[in-house]
Amino acid sequence: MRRFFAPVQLTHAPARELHNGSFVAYAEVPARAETILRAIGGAEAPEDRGEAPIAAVHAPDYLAFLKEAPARWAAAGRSGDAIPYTFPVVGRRALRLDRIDALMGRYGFDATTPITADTWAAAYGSAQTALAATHAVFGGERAAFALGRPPGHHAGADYCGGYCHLNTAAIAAQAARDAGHPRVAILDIDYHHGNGTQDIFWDRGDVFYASVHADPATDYPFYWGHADETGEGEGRGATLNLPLPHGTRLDAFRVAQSRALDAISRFGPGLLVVSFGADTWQGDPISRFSLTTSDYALLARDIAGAGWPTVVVMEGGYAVDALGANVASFLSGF
Ligand code: Q9C
Ligand code: ZN
Repeated sequence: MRRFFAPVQLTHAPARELHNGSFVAYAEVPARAETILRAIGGAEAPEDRGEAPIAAVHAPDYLAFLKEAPARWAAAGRSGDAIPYTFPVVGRRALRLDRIDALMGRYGFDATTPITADTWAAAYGSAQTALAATHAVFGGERAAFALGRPPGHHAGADYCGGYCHLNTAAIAAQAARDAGHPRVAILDIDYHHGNGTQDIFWDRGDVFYASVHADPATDYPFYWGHADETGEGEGRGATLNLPLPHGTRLDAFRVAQSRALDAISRFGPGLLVVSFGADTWQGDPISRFSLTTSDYALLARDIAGAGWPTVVVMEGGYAVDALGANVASFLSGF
């Protein structure tokens, strides 16, 4: 299975995040990628396919913000990483976006996702891995893996959050659409709901989004991922949310994933993008499901059994010592 990673992705290394009321060490560390690389025996550098496939998903003002925010933050006299701390409450009129402080809250939905001077380059590299894996599948590979780090599924068309800046799964899915696949599906099995991916395709009928995740009644990102969110307009019925409770083990997870795969089968995609997070592992420090390392091979086998050309993009997973084995187990299922 071909796999892709660009060394520049290691440069995004924020110091701290706001977590449950305190500043703590950032969980989405470069060592995550290093341990995965060791476990899977390295990866190819992706070709640079430029910004157009990223701009096919993300708003131009948001991309400009991501590039400029660190310099504007520094120009305001700040020494630490840029972190939003004030947010435009839903529905407010007459937003004034001239201050970096206001921009941070406009383009970020949480205080857990700092932007550093290296973030744009790292996120760009991460997006290129998703494109490389997608093109590998276009070229006839049965499945390919994008070691997307920073991850992507919490990033919307015009916002960042949840350690995510560019939505790698959405960029892969859109690239497949633009290459002529009429229907593309995304299966998101990260512990957290992929709110950004859902938002991007919310009112579209050409990209099906199915997610198995921790119930947003108890877990981040709270505002998205409830079972009654099913899409709107052309996208009505093309979003499927399957929230599960704390403590979920393989049996219940597998049943939910099968429901998602059945719905995707009815949709009939020509290509599948899997947003894979290993934060469903039993020892994950920020999550509360109970999957084991060997469970991931079984889950992947169920996905592979459906037979679609498949692009796997890396999302979360924060138990760094176990992460490599968990990812290797998942990929072995293909
Ligand atoms: N107190 C991914 O797995 N922290 N992002 C939540 C709740 C943010 C996870 C803190 C978790 C984001 C890609
Ligand atoms: Zn996650």
